[in-house]
Amino acid sequence: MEFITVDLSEFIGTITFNHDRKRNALGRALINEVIKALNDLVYQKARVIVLRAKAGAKVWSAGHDVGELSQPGRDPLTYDDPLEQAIRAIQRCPAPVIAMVEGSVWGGACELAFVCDILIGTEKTSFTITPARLGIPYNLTGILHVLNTLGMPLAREMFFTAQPVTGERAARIGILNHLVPVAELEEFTYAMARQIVQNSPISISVIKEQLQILGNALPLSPEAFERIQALRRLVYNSKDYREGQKAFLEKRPPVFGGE
Ligand code: LCV
Repeated sequence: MEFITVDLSEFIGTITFNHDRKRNALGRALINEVIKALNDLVYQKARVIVLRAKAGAKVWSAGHDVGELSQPGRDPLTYDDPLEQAIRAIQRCPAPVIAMVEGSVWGGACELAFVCDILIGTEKTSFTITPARLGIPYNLTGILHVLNTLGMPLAREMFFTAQPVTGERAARIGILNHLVPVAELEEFTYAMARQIVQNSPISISVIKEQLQILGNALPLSPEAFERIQALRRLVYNSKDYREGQKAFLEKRPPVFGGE
């Protein structure tokens, strides 16, 4: 594996992001390795999987690889986008996935962490939701995942301001299951993993899927769905969408005109 490392010990799998050069950006190649690792670990009877960055990481993941976003006029976050595939792979994984979050988390990586079953962070953890900073319309399932994790007031704040939420606040409002000192993060996380390993894997996998089904059970009329798709087309056909990516690649603040 070029962009991650994988380990399995005593039924506990570990997937570690290992692409410091791009701050663990979620490009297609890295995502494909994560999905393969999830499948391999389940095949090898892992009963819980820890998803993490390397110890001491300042950035857990910088989010979707901006260089791989679609050209203007095409949906940037389609069903088959690698990031969406990774999110579904975590949700469908029969073993619980613990996000051990050391460092800052950006954009789609926030959603990837939010769909993990348990999140454990430190005072150096932060979450920044960035679509509005890049002129991206985000997508329906992604917004549902954020809404389910944050609730409406905080979801609005994070989407509209694109400002970081600190680990301390994330723990206080329930995004993080636990906030522990950096020095204790690994020990605390693997102690919880060992607790899960002692329980019935079949019971856990069935309860996980039931929670998944109930968590995503929101009725949506075909008309509402069509309206949402039309709204998203407005954004990814906009000049703002072009400007968001251009500014990122030119390493300058974007100047949005709202059209
Ligand atoms: C490609 C990158 C990235 C990156 N892609 O290091 O949620 S949505 O809808 O917005 C979705 C579309 C999404 O997830 O979009 C991506 C949202 N992510 C961000 O906005 C975070 C962008 N990255 C940063 O703000 C900084 O890189 C952080 C704060 C993460 C780390 O800052 P630091 O100073 O430590 P650099 O910025 O120097 O980045 C190191 C290298 O990684 C690349 C970046 O272009 C640079 O490459 P070069 O050395 O070739 O210039 N990189 C970082 N993030 N998301 N490439």
